[in-house]
Amino acid sequence: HSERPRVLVARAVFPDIIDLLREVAEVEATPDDAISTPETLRRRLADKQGAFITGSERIDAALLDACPLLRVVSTMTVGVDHIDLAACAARGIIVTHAPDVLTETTADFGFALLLAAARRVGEAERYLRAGQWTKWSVDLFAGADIHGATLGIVGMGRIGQAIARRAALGFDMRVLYHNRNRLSEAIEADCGGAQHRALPALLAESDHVLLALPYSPQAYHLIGAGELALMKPGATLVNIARGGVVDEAALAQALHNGRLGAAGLDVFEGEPAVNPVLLAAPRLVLTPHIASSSLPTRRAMARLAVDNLLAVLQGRPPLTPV
Ligand code: 8YV
Repeated sequence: HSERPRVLVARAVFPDIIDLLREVAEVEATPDDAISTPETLRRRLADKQGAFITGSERIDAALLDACPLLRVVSTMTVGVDHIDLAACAARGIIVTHAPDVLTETTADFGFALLLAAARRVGEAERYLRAGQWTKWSVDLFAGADIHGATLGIVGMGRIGQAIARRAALGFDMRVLYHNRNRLSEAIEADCGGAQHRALPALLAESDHVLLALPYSPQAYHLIGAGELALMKPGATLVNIARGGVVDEAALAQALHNGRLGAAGLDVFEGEPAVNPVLLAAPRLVLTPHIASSSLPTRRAMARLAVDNLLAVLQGRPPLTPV
C-alpha cells in the first residue's frame, strides 16, 4: 500500500524480528553483503522514511542529503559513533539506539577478554594444538592474577558499571574508574566501592585496565605511547570500546618490549581489517567485535531497534532515543 512508510533494513538479521516491521511498513531488507558501499546505501535509502542499521553503516550528512524523506534512523547498537547526530538533528531525523539490552552480555565478555589475556588462554591453546605440550613446567604460561588485583575502568557507563560489579563481587578486585563525571556515592557503592581517578592516576595504580567508554573524537588515541608508559609494568589492557581509542602501533610496541603483560582487543581502528602490527604482537588476544554477541542479546538488540522504528513510524515516542 502506497501510504505505508518504507523502511530499509540494511542487514537482514533475524527474519522473525524483521517481519514485525512488515505489519506497519514496506520493508526492503538487503542480504548481508548488499550494502557494500556508501553509494549502495545511499541509493537504497533515498526513498525511505526509516532505516534499521547495525554498527557498520555510516550515516553522515552527504547520505542524509540524498534521503529527503528519512524520519528515523534506528541502530541495533549502543554506540552511535557511526551516526552524525548533529546532521540528523539539523534535519529533524530521530535517532534511536539499543542500550541496556546488551550491558550484561558485553560486561561478561570484558571479563572473558581480561581473563584470556592475563591468563594467556589464546597462546596456551595454540601451543597445545600445535603439539608442543610434551612436559609439565613450573612457569608454563604463568600469567597475572585477576582476583584481588586492581582493575581500572575507563568509561563508567552502564557497561563499565556492570564490569565493576563483577570485579568486586566475583573477583574480590579493587575497582578504580575514570569518567567524565564522578558518579554518585550510591552508584560507587553499588559498583563495589569504585573510586574515581584522573586518567594518569588510574593507569599508574591499576594492574588491569579496561576501556568501556563511548567513542568520540576526543577519545581518539586516548591510550597512546605516553599513557601506556604510565601503566604498571606487566599490566593488562582490554578494549571493548572502539578501536580508535587505542594507538595500535604503540600498543604493539608495548607488548613487544614487555612493558605490558598482555592485552585483549575486541575492537579495531580499521575493522574488519586488522592492523598487521597487532597480528605480530605477543600476548595479545584478538576477537572480531563480538562482546555483545550472545544469541539472546543480539536478538534483543534487533528487537529493540525494530520496536524503536515501529514507535516512531506509528507516531509514538521512541523507547530509547539517543
Ligand atoms: C556491535 C557495539 O556493534 O552496540 C555496540 O555499540 O559495538 C556492538 O554491539 C554489534 O555488532 C552491533 O552491530
